[in-house]
Amino acid sequence: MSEVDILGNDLAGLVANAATLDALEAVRVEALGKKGRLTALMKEMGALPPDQRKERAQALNVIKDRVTEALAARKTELERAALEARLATERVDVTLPVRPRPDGRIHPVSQVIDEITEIFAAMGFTVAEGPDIEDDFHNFTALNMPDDHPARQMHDTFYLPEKPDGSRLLLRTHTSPVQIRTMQSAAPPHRIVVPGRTYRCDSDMTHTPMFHQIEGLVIDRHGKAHMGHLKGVLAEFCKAFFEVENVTMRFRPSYFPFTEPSAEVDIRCSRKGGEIKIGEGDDWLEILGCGMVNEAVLRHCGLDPTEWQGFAWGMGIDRIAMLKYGAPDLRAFFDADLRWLRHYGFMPLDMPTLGQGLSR
Ligand code: 2U9
Repeated sequence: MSEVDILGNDLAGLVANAATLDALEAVRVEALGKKGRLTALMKEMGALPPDQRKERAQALNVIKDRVTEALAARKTELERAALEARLATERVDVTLPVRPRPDGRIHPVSQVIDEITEIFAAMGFTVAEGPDIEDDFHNFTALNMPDDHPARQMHDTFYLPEKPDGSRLLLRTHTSPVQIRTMQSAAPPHRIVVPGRTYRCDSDMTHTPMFHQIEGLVIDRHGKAHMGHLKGVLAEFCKAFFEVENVTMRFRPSYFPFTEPSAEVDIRCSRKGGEIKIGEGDDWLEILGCGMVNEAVLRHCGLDPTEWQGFAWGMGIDRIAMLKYGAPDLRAFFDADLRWLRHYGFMPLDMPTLGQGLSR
């Protein structure tokens, strides 16, 4: 056997025995690389006499073609084997049960905000929001609470450190500054509801320093936003929110600086064994405060009270949420205790969304 045939057989054996794609690449380099064994023989051909050179060239080309083909065939074989091995190990068992996944809950406060805004959205209201940190004007002055108003005192309101000009920002004590900002930035008519966090220096069984309110405001031309409209809107809200056909409401005269006249609204309920039922019984439950927007407030926002009038209301969301969903202790609302949240929270898919209407 010639030297060339021996090399051909040797290389064919190495290709056949290469067990991995890396080993096969090493064989290719050993045979055909720059310093490969076949390459070396080809280079040596130049030194042969011309009559032997042609014969040697033909023999070497035959071997080169054989080795090249063998390398390609072995490569295909190894790649297929690798794919089959992957398919065998990475098989998906679609009959396995899904892995347990920690699922969140909607906080009762968020749930109640969604329910309330959905009801007012159906009556043509939009949702407005604003900053938790406010200035004196938007939180007090514009709402007809002058400099000596008791709510402004340090022990009622959280103030930020004084600025060089002597003014102090504060944590809003109600969501009403948002209505002021709305009236300042857009022309009437307005029909908005404003949910959000509010803050007061207060902490006991029924008060937390941070709490939630939702307020509403309607401003329109004279005769188009009067006390009758206020009653109608609130009656519609109570029916939808407490899911009862008939709610008896009582408007008790009251006082708020930002409304005149002002009223507190109670609804009929029964209290048996600590359980409150709405729409029956001979007891009353206070649910919100309301009134006609004070003319002084309209003037602070640049509106002429001889042309425009409006009504507003406000209620505490946390207390309403406790009432509707039977959570006994207000402070537990903000403890971030997961066991509490799993018990009183709502599954996301149960959440009503705007546009689904009132039927759930
Ligand atoms: C503007 C004009 C008037 C909002 C109103 C109430 C009555 C009210 C309380 C309910 C329980 C606050 O959370 S609570 O303590 N609120 O009784 N709120 S009228 O009146 C406004 C608001 C903005 C421009």
